[in-house]
Amino acid sequence: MQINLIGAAIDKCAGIAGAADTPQMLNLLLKNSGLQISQIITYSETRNNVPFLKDYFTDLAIAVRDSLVKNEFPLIIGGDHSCAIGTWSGVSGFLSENNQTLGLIWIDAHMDSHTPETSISGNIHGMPLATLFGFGFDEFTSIINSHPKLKPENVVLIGIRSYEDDEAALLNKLGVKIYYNHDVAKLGFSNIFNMVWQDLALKVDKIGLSIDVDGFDPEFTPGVGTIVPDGLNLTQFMDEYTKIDADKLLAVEITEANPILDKEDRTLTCVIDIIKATQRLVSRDY
Ligand SMILES: [Mn+2]
Repeated sequence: MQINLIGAAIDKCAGIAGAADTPQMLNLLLKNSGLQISQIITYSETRNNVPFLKDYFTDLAIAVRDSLVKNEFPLIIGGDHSCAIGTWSGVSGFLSENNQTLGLIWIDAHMDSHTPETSISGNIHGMPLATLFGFGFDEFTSIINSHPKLKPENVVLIGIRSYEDDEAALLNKLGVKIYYNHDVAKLGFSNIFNMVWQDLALKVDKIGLSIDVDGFDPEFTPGVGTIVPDGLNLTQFMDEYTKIDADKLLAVEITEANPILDKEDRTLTCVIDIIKATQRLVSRDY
């Protein structure tokens, strides 16, 4: 299968600028590698502007869905994590049109499960998961179709270590499985990831992966807007990721890398490693 790199150049839903530069920076670093982000969708309006963002996320969702319709594997490169609203609306829309179900693994330090009512900052990159469950701005929950894009029982968060009570309350009420960093320390990343993958593989038709690079330890990904210590070990993640069943994997997004805050391109190098591993996984099933 052909991989299709789609850039989501947006950082106006984050508290800090820079993440929007990642797609273009990666294209420079990927020069001569045979990999390029073919389509970069850029948000150039004001911060957290719901009407303009509705159009932006819709454009992204359509690009992702078109990619799946063409039987290409969409790999979305953020941008701040608000792009997940577009990415998974497109993926979920495609699957529901084909009567298939979506499971999602959400790698993150944060829960991204605020609603406009509970968010203090108002930054939409703190709301994408709640939005995909159908909570928050109607403009966003109605993209592609009016249904919730994710089912709580088919979503698992891994690496969580910074969140507000309102977010945990929403996810707990929905019954979403959360693996906190203390769970990872106790059970081991490998055990958790394999358990989660096998469980989802039995329950759903296709699995997606939403990676916020702040889920990893700052030792690996120092270039993020919201650094939280005690993160996931990138090497352990790559060990498991490179072994997964690519037939089940439908789409991946990598978000929140910030070139301005990066140190010696370490974070961008991590993004490139995940891109290359994804290409190897996806091209294996010819
Ligand atoms: Mn996030």
